[in-house]
Amino acid sequence: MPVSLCGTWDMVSNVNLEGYMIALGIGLYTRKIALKLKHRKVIEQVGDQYVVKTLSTFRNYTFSFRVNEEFEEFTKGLDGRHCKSLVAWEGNKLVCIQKGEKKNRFWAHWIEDDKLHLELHCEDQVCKQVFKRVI
Ligand code: ECB
Repeated sequence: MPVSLCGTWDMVSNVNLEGYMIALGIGLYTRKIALKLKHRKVIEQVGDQYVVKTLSTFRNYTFSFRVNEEFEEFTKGLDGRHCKSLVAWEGNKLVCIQKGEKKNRFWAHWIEDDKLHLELHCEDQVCKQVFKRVI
């Protein structure tokens, strides 16, 4: 059983969010604001249902899913697209494939050195974020 991702996590590093946002077609003004944010990630699990909240002073993004069950994702407040998303464990990584208009779109979460790691992929861009545990 992979180690639990649940908890409250605060961003400590954020590499190439700019490239990821450009790949998603986010406008210059929004990118400038988004680059300054420190995200908080809150991950909760009830049974096989996960809730992942990305919180910031500018916008929040919350979604919930069951592992291995495809669902409709609407990235409201991010790039505002609809995806058919599927989250599955790949070894110790929780991976979400986001099928839609954008090629090679997916993210992966895992724990390493007591930190929560996140890679966000879109087209040829990768944003790497690391979070430290708060609670
Ligand atoms: C929600 C906080 C960020 C708000 C930024 C606002 C506008 C920028 C628009 C698009 C940028 C795309 C992504 C921002 C980076 C991270 C936000 C959450 C990315 C994500 O999908 O995280 C997954 C994995 O934790 C859960 O949805």
